Amino acid sequence: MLNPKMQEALNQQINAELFSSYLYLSMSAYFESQSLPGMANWMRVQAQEELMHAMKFYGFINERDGRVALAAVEGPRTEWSSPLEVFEEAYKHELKISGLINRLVKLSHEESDFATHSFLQWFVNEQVEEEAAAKLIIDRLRLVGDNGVAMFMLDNELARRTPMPAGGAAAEAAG
Ligand code: OFO
Repeated sequence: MLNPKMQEALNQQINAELFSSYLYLSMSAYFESQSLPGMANWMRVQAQEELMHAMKFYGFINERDGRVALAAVEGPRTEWSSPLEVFEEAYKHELKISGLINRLVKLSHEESDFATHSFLQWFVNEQVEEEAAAKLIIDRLRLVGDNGVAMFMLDNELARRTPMPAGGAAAEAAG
């Protein structure tokens, strides 16, 4: 059984994961508008993974005989000035999400809720990969600079990303 404080915090995390999904879908739409289908694909897959993260919390709350309470999801930004700006924002967003996960881990410890503590370990590891994947693409985009051919090649590489099976380990490599 979840205590009310933990339940409230886990419900807030569902909202954060749904916002992540919404944000990455918005980034995908931006890339579609820029004729960068590979980056659009990468972001669309990321949006699907975030939805899967939200559903993991949803399933866990129910499994612990808690009550899921959904709240409004904030609207995401829709315009950016460059692919680099998009991935920099994605990276910053993942750092923020890592902070939220760490807060949940801390709370589960304070509340002696060891089942939740154990459940959260998957997310702790996932965040390491999420941060690394976004950072790698930022580094590549900095190398690419204004080189159109290199940008075309990077976009082709990111087109290869496919969705992870539900419950799969973590975000795959950049391409
Ligand atoms: Fe759910 O990991 Fe990204 O935000």
